[in-house]
Amino acid sequence: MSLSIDAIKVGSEKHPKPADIHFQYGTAGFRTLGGVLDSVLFRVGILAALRSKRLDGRTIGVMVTASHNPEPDNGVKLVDPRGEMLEASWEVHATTLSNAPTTDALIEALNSLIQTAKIDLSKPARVVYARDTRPSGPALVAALEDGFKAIGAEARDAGVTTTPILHYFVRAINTKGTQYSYGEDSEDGYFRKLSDAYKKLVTGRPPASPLLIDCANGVGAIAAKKLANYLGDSLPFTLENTAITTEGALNNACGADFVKTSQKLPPSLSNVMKPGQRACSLDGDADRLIYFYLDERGVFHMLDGDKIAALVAAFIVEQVKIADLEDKVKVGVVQTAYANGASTKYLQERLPVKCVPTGVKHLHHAAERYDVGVYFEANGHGTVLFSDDTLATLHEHQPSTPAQSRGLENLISLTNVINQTVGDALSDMLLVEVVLSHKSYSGVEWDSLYVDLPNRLVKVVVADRNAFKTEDAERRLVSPPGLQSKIDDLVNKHQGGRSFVRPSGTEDVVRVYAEANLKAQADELAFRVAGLVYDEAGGDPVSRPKEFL
Ligand code: G16
Repeated sequence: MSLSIDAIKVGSEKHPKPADIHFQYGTAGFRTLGGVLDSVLFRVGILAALRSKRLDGRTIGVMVTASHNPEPDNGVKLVDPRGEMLEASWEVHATTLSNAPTTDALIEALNSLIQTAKIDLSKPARVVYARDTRPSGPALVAALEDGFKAIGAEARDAGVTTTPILHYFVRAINTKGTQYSYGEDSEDGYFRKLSDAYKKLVTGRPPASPLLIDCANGVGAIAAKKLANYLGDSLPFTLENTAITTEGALNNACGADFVKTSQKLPPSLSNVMKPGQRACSLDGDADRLIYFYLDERGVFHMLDGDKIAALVAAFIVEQVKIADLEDKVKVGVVQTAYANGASTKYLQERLPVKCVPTGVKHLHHAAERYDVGVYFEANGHGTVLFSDDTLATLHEHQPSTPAQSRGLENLISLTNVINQTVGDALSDMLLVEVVLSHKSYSGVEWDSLYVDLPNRLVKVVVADRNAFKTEDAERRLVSPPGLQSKIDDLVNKHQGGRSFVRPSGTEDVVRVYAEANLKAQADELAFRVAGLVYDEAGGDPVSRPKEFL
């Protein structure tokens, strides 16, 4: 069986590649201005179908989103059968296909992929796809559907939903009717799974005080509203920043990325939040979560992905101990270089901790090596993975006391409240609420697990971010040559200093992170390193940002 060349030709002519753009499958798929992605979506449709054929017709997910990016951006990423990110070797195929300059070149690239990846075209192709609320979404989905049609894929439209729900669907579809069944492959199945587990975990606990959820004016607003119906009064919450149809509102001065980067309360919440109240922000596609609270004096305190990891890991370790499973179930944590030094120290004193490059795919794979792998990026993207062996252990274990039995039941419910396919803001929110409830913690007690080192994150716009290459889990630069030793010199001049530079995989910028013992020192270090990066990358002196030192 061969490709239906005519159908692909017709589709490809309808979705021509812009001549002057080089596309790249980055940290989380393709991501750039929504208006230039038409050809990419058509080709991703074909690629997803080929990936499915390669995997014997197992369902592949396609999510159209640019997550935390501003509204004019959009993107697309593929989801592998267990709900995890696309296998790295296929990211290269995605980049190659997206850059084929003409229809003929595209067909040649497809044939070459079919041969090298040994794809049997007679196998079925099954995909499930969804989009977030971005205005550019419908047109991009139409291009994607043209790709599915051109190759004859069986495609299921999951509509407008969150990225983690799409990941859940993929795993649920592929495990349906097997011993590994992940749940019903519907939104109802997802919400029921999470909310039933949450309710079990908080049974008998005092009622939670109301939570405020900043929905980033994105698709999380729709999902959170649905979740409320399933939770009833087991978790009272109010939704803010739910303007999903207001132009330009998405992720604008709100949402998880805004809170984490600016370390501030979204201005839209300043009149809504009260001292002592806890709140959380989702990002544009609800795969990231950042908590925060106002103390009694009304001062803002952020509880980021590192704080979530510390809270959750300690709770799981405690439940494992209560269930008398310490010998059989080992918990480990995975972080990236962005993890606050204080969080790494806190965790390393208690558990094995690994540092990997940015990107959920790296964290996810590292976490799979533990019995229970807790992974969170500082930006609030993360989850907890329970290995198949651990799941079997939990289901086979015979507790010998009522306390052990409760610990075991809690662990089993945790495996259900957690979306183990990918970081999921709503599932993570329920997880955090469970732990806060069990520990009787307010934001203050949670925050005091450790004190964050002051830190600063800065973006630098450069001509070519690909000139920046890193090693040692992105903690050191190998290119441009000589820049790392200049950074080292600066770091040594700041007490408790640490800084690293890496190219973003989702935005056309280089990111600079710095921390130090004092806030002023962390800011200074970040802006000095940003200045170095800007000058080194040949930035125009006239447009050099004035805060760079
Ligand atoms: C994506 C990835 C995250 C990553 C973030 C920023 O998040 O899934 O793992 O931390 O991009 O990546 P970078 O620093 O390379 O731009 P999201 O929420 O935007 O999908």
